[in-house]
Amino acid sequence: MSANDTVQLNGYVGFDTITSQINRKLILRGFQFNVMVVGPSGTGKSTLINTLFSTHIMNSSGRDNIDEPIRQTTEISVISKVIQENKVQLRLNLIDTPGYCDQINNDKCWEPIIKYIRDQHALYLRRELTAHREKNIPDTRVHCCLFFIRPTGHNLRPIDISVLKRLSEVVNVVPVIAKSDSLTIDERLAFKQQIREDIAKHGIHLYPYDLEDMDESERSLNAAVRNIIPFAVVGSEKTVMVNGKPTRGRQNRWGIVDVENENHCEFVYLRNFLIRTHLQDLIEMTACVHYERFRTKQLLALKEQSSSQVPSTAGTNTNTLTLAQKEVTKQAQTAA
Ligand SMILES: Nc1nc2c(ncn2[C@@H]2O[C@H](COP(=O)(O)OP(=O)(O)OP(=O)(O)O)[C@@H](O)[C@H]2O)c(=O)[nH]1
Ligand SMILES: [Mg+2]
Repeated sequence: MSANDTVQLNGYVGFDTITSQINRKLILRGFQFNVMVVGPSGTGKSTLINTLFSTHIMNSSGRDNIDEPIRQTTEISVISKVIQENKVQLRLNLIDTPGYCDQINNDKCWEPIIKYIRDQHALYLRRELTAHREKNIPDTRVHCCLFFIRPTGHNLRPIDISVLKRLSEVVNVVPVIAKSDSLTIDERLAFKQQIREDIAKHGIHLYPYDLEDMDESERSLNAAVRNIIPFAVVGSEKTVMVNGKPTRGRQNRWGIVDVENENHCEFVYLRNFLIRTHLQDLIEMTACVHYERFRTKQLLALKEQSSSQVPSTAGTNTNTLTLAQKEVTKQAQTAA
């Protein structure tokens, strides 16, 4: 369409209300956001989720009393909650994973995590392939994976590199330096730089991504985020008093770490990025980058398989669809 096709209106038609019509529909439907946490045991995964959403959602493994047993996350579990802010409803799926390298033999310790992510893609594709496709397919695809790095100050371990590499091929990965209150300012700077170099050296392609149709402002926002990654965070569910005001922080013998203070840690940057600037983009990129890649691969494999089959085995359309759905499950399992 050229500029010549644009005509002047002689009166108000009202199609400019389409944005508020969409808005109303979206608000009615609500939003789904699925976040996974991955990292060694006890690095503060549950605490950070609770700090991010400002409510107690996940049980922490820490102890309040010395005689309490240590609780540890031992299997992948999904916690579903609905939170509401003004009129906007956010349905959260929080996927907790056990410390991925806690065993003596950590060979392929990432497999259950990758399998979980692929299974959600397969589930979605199966529902898309049904003859009577639902208008709103329930979305359990993982939109964001928070990857926790221990605050060691050393290089990333080979196991971290392996896991990061595999994860970034199937999901939007956001690395965070856990418990960064244990690092000095200089150590934190050097560690962040070291991690960025390791990530670049091993060709790990992390979120956020610049796509061709993005404008300059989106690109510069992404560039600013890349300059902060990995986010050096501190989590806490406790309220402490800072200058007479209640705030979330960690009270130590020598002072208070104020979680929301930008001079103390980068929690606020992480929250802004995940929730206030990139929430929609995380959901969109999951669909158009990761799921799309999975879908294309699966459907091409199906096509190849069906073309090598004898025509009489194809059956009716419905049968073909059922077969296709079964095949998607089978192939996703073999890929994992
Ligand atoms: N110093 C410090 N301690 C933290 C921080 N975040 C969490 N903790 C403490 O670390 C302990 C473990 O925290 P969790 O959030 O349960 O750790 P997790 O990674 O979920 O543990 P698993 O589920 O067993 O893998 C608790 O005692 C927390 O209070 C932090 O940023 N700094
Ligand atoms: Mg936990």
